[in-house]
Amino acid sequence: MADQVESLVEHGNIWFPDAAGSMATKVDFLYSVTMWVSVVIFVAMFLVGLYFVIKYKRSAINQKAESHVTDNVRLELAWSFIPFVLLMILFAWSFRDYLDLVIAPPDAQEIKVVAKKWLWEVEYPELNMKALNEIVVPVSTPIKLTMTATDVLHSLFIPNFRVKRDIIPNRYSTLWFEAIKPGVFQLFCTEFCGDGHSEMIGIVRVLSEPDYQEWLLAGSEDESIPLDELGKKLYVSKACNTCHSIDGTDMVGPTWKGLFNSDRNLQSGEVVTADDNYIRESIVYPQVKLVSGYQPVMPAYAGLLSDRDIDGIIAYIKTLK
Ligand code: HEC
Ligand SMILES: [Cu+2]
Repeated sequence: MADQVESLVEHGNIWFPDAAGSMATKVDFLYSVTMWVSVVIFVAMFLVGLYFVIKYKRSAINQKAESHVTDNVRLELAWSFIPFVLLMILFAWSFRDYLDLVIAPPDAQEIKVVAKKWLWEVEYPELNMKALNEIVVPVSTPIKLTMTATDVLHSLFIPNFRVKRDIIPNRYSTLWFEAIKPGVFQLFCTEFCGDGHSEMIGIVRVLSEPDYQEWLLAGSEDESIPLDELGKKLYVSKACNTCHSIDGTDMVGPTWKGLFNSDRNLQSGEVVTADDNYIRESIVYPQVKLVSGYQPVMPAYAGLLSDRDIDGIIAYIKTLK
């Protein structure tokens, strides 16, 4: 379960990443056939053109054409019919794959995804569980994501599975995949959605059946690490880092440096001290006390963080002097 995610940003190349989903091999095969057929036609046409250019080069400046061809029915039929057949084969083939891509198998396990600036909220209706930026699934099981957004357009892309779908506020879009091997794969937002767009990255953790059963029993909580380290981990894994810096830089939200026990000027004109309760409330119901000078864009984390998670974050903020 410890395997780390291989960053496609750092270790990517121009080829598709490792095929890890059931659609990926189909997409890659169709893509390669389309590309190589095009390459063959391109090279052949280029060589024929080059040959004619050389062979029929006008040798004298006033050389006259020997013949003037206006049409050739057989040739024209050939260059219409052969591409037509090629295109129809590609059309039928990609239409079949497209249907596979958009129609989820009826027995797929459903997971809900809510995209918001700038994180992924993941809900497992059958397990009554919520998580952030991480989708955990068993291998060789069809999974159907039912997705929506609360603010602007987003788009979910899992390169290793070759699946991608836009996510639109006020409606559901769905996407399904079936992982063919265990591993940790990156998930991106591919619709520009504002400042934190490039940080809107999550992971899909594919577990073998025994590991998945273990995960179901254990839940995702890790009780063993100290609170402030837990908070440091959550700062990244719960996407706080997309809006809050820890080094004093002003981002979409106020920095956490020196936050604890400082005086906060609120939009209501009040001044409050950032004690444990204030921080807790700012995380769970951020809109209740808005810091002056900032937009009310922080998502409410009520139900998304356990009590221990919140204690961890507060402990971590206390270390940022
Ligand atoms: C989309 C951007 C965004 C994300 C993600 C975000 N915040 Fe915020 N946060 C803000 C903004 C903007 C404010 C200031 C306005 C307000 O008070 O809601 C704020 C305020 C706060 C405050 C009060 C800070 C102060 O200076 O008084 C705390 C504490 C806080 N956030 C914690 C968190 C934690 C913990 C997370 C992650 C679990 C998080 N935030 C994720 C945008 C964000
Ligand atoms: Cu986005």
